[in-house]
This record gives sequence, structure tokens and C-alpha cells, in this order.
Amino acid sequence: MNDTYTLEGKVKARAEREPAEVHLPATRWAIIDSTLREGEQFARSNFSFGDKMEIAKALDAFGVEFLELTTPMASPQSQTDAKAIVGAGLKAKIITHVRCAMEDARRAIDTGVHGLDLLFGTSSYLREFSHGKSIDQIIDQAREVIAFVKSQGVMVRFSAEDTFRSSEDDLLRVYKAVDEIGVDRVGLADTVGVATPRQVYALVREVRRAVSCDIEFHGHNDTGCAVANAFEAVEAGATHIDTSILGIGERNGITPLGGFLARMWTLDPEGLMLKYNLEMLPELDAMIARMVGLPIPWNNYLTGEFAYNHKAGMHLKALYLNPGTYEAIPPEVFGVGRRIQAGSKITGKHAIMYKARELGLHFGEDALRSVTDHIKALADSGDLDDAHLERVLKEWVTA
Ligand code: HCA
Ligand code: CU
Repeated sequence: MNDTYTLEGKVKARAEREPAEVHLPATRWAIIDSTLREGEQFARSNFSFGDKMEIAKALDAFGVEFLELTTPMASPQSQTDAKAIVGAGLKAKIITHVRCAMEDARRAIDTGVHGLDLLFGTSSYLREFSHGKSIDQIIDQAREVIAFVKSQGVMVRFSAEDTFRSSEDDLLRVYKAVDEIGVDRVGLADTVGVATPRQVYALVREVRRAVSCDIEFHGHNDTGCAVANAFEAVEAGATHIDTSILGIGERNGITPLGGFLARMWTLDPEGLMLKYNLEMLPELDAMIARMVGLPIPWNNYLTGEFAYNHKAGMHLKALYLNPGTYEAIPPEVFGVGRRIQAGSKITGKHAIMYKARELGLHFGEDALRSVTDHIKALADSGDLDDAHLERVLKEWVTA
């Protein structure tokens, strides 16, 4: 059988392909996890120092390449926490997120971080209602700040806030200018979650042609496109994707770490497994759920309570033969389990047969049909849990 479902099958299939044939190899992009920055802007976040350290260590053990921290300008505690996280000896590079202003840059560099993510609004909304600066003034200010950060030997990114409501001419002027000054990355931010996947692809493509530095994408999820938009950004040549655990952030959040990795896994499973300890994902999601005092959403990517629940009779039949029939990603890859729900009115005789076999029971064809009908009828007044199903099957055998 040409096994394209199991882990071993995927890895074998990839090994047999030429590297150039692997679509979107995981070596081409990196994650900047912003749980400790964008995530702090989530309604229910108020991370203590202990929480922040726990998050940083967990993400580092998971293997994300960069951690983005709240600006040290936010509060005295933010500044001391950033210093402590930098001093914790993690493998991940530590970045802090600051306005593109000298005072902010100085304070950020004082914390010892490896990189600064600079932010400047370029849309007419922000130019009019926020900082009131022209594009020329933005470029002048960026030049001064970037030159200073580089002189301190620190990595620097320049992002145009509200990118997708900025004029393309303005954006390209700004990105080209900061690329020439020598930034490591430019950032595109879908600040209000309005961009469509096609727009993201098209604009990242344009920027790819215009600059020689790396490209970062930061996408909000207001219209449910955060994962798709991050994916399109990578397709178009972005090298860095912002995520947060469970997607926490302003409003309904940004590209979730788990959802983004689910998307990318199907394209280069082995590459993803080499970079990250994927089976730690449930632990990460549970940690943030605990800290913000909310449950993991029932339909969350990979780790939601029902992400691997199978119920329909037709699905169950195929699933027993090969789970890949109704699962794109084997659950064990991300450390989660599958749930087979055989005791419902939409169950089928194959599911019942397998359940019976698990219990060491055997039904002939007629008995199987009648016990299945009996279970369906019972389930009309409520699903049977496994214990109830087991009781019914055992009683049926001895009746
Ligand atoms: C913010 C804005 C930001 C920045 C993204 C970036 C956004 O909340 O301060 O720096 O690329 O969504 O625009 O999160
Ligand atoms: Cu944001």
C-alpha cells in the first residue's frame, strides 16, 4: 500500500523525493512567537513574571526560533522581566517590540535583547489619527533609529503597521528605504484582520521583489483568515511568521501556533518534526488556557476536545481500516488522541462490530444488524457513552 497517512509513510515518501520537490520546506521559514507580546494584549492575559518565564521556557523547549516580548516601555516590570528572560539562557532569540523611536530603542537595547521589532504606522488612519507623520518623515525617523540599533550589534526589523490599508506606493518606498539602511527583516502586519489570502500573496510577492532582506508576516483573525493568510505569506516568500499560543491577542487574536503548524505539517511533515517538539502542543495550549482562565475552544485546531472525534457510521467503517481516510494529520504527531463515538443514532454496524471485537465479543451477521438497530433506537433519546455501549453489547450476547 502506498501509505501517505502514517508518520513512517510520510517520512519515507519525503525521503524518496528530491529536496526541490518538497513544497514549502520547513527550513524556509521560522516562527516568531508573540504570546509574550501580542498575547499580553489579550483581554484575559495578565502574566506574572513566573507565568512569562514558564511560557518562554515552554516555547523554547517546543523549539520556536524567536520569542517576541512586550516593549520595556510598557511598565517597569516589563523592563525587568525582559532582562530576566534574556538572561535565562534559552536557545530562542529574544526580540522586543517597540515603536520606531530613539527613546524606545535605547530602553529596549538596555535589556540585552538579541533583536528589536520596530513598528511604524503607514496607513492613512494611523498617519491621521495616531502619529500624524508623512511618509518622508517616517523614513527619516526610521533611518536614525535603525542606524542606531545596528550600531549596537542588535538585529532589527521594521514593520509597517496596518500594512493592508496603506497605499502600495507608500509601502514600497518605505520598505525599500529601510532595506537599503540595512534592516534584517521588513514586516507586513494585517493589523485589523481585513486582508484576504490572495491580497497577502500578492503584496508579499511585490515586497519580495522590492527588498533583499527577510520578510515577516503578522496576521489578525477578525475575518477568520489568520492561518490562511500566514500560509499565503509563506507561499509568496515570507520567511518569518508571527504566532501566539491559542492565537491570543488583541480582539479575537492572531495566527495560532497550533493552527499554523497543522497547515504546514501536511506540506513538509518531516521538516516540521525536525524543527519542533510537536507533541508538546497540548501542553502549551493547556498552559495558556490555565493562565487566562478559559477552556481550550472545543473546535480548536488539533487540541480541541473534538478535533479528533469520529461519529458517522460511514466514517467509522473506513477509520477502522485506515484512520487516514478521515484524518489529514495522525493525532499522535501532536500528542493528542482520537475519539471514536460509536454509540450514536448515526453509528453503523461496522463500528459496532469493531467495538464488540475490542470487548472480545463476536456477533453473527443477523445479530450484528439487530444489535446495531437496537443501539440506534436507544441513541434516539441520547448518545450512549462507552460504558453504556459495552453494557448493551454484553447483555445482547448473553440474552
Ligand atoms: C500592535 C500592532 C501589531 C504590530 C504587528 C507588527 C499589529 O498591536 O501594536 O509589529 O508587525 O497587529 O499591527 O500587533
Ligand atoms: Cu497585532
